[in-house]
Amino acid sequence: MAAYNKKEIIQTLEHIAVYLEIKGENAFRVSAYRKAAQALERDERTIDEIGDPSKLKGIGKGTASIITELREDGRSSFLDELKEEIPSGLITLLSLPGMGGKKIGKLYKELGVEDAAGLRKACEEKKVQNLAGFGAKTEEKILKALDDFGKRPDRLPIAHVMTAVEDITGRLNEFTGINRFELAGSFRRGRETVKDLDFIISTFKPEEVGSQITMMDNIETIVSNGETKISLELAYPEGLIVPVDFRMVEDDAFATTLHHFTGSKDHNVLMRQRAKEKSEKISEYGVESAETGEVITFKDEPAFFAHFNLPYIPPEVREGYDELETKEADLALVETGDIKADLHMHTTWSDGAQSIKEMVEANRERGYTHMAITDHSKFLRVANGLNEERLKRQHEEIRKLNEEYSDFTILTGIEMDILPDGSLDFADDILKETDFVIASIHSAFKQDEETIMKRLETAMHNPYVAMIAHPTGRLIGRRDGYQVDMDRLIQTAAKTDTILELNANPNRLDLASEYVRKAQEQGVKIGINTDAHRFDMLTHMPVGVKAARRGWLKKDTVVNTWDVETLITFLNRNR
Ligand code: DGT
Ligand code: CA
Ligand code: CA
Ligand code: ZN
Repeated sequence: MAAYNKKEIIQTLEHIAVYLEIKGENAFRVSAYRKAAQALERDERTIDEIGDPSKLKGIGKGTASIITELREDGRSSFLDELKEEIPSGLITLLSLPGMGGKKIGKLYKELGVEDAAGLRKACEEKKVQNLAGFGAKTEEKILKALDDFGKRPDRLPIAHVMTAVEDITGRLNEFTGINRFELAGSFRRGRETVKDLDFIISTFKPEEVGSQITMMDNIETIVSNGETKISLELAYPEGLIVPVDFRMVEDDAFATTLHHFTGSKDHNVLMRQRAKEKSEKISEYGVESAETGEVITFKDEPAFFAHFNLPYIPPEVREGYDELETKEADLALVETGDIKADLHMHTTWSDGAQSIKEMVEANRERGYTHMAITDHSKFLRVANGLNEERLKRQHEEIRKLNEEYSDFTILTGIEMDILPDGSLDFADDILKETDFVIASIHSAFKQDEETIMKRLETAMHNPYVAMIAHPTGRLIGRRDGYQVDMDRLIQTAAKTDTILELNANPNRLDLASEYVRKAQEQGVKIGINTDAHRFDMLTHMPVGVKAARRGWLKKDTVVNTWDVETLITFLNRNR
């Protein structure tokens, strides 16, 4: 196991606290781990810079040795022991909404509940409502949650299948007998959720390839196993099951098969109509002339589209609307290679895992020319948000660091909370000194639409606010976010020249593609940012770009493609 970063260590300490609660340990011991986690969170340094954790206030010798073990080995023998002692069925109960360590501990100790089935039985026998801190309503809620528990969702958010995609792609690259392969279907089109993954494989040895596929070590079910098509369910950590289709074709048919199974169905319908006008028929295997019966094949998709006098139509816009009628220039969509900067990310100064310097180096390595450091502001105490004094100190550090690079610019920034009462977390005199001011909502999600809109509008009308981050607060497959009047948001952004974010985190993709498309139509600029809290989240940029392409975004609409001078001119528009 690799060493843990600060964020992972903090999370593990919190896990230990929860496990101890389940075990029924006394409150002091439990809170020692929570306090240690908070002490680390509050400290601005990375875990290596901190050195000996027992020197920090709030961290005792025992906890310090656990931290050191996590830092060096990426595991804790103490946590491993706890896991042995606690029935594993109890751990799964933690994912039930409203269930924490204390409640589960009580169910375990007082009712002998050890898993979901036991909990259901206890609820049905009306034993749960008599426990202190529970009650009849809670019991009802638990029963409802248990009904949804373990049910497989119809569609998987892409954030959940990305590991599977990487895993399968890696394996196919190692397999023998494959000429080329590509992932088709809804994933290739950049949809937010997928029913299954569709791999198209060019091979002259389908048997050889097929036997390697059915030998994979994480197969849950072989749904079907034909000569040219294999359907599997693959198992991934945390009980995730991903359905996958593999289709094997000869290389001649690869382009048309890839096109067919990329879809969408509606796009395929449009293409077939187009073919009919030429007295031709499209199939997976090629294009057939109705008159001669001759079948032509293509070396790749661009050649296939060219046959119908069409420019290359990117998969992201193949939804069967107007993509065949669109001018070639409007199909020139933003690409990952156009991105010059990531403008929203966090460091150890708030709730990130890496130091400023580490983030800067990582961004430089990605080939960007500039970036912004945007930690949380003071309202967000759980994330150790920066107050005015710390923000100023951070800016000084960034300015100093900036002097070390002649070919790279670090913008100072802040992700400033818009408070529940609609006010902003910082006054203008602070914002004025900050290059890239992001405003976002992280609280009071249940407010009515008018109140939410007033909050967003206050921020957009502030002359120093450059961008609204993740404008709806949704988490794909988990929560809808707060009430936003999208037309009003886009109109105000246009009027105030405020950037709207397309947050590239695969759990967010916020704004969604349909709305960035509308925003672009109204002249609103879009920022695609990873909102990285760790190194690996910086790699989400292409996910955001794909979502942007689904929203037909062109390069110039996306502020991350601008050079730093153009961006700075824009940021100074009201100053
Ligand atoms: P999903 O539901 O997220 O898996 O979405 P897709 O688009 O990946 O759908 P899937 O896996 O059922 O099929 C992949 C593609 O194959 C689909 O986009 C278009 C094509 N396809 C599948 N079934 C049909 C069909 O009955 N008619 C046509 N025209 N195309 C089909
Ligand atoms: Ca699919
Ligand atoms: Ca499929
Ligand atoms: Zn953020």
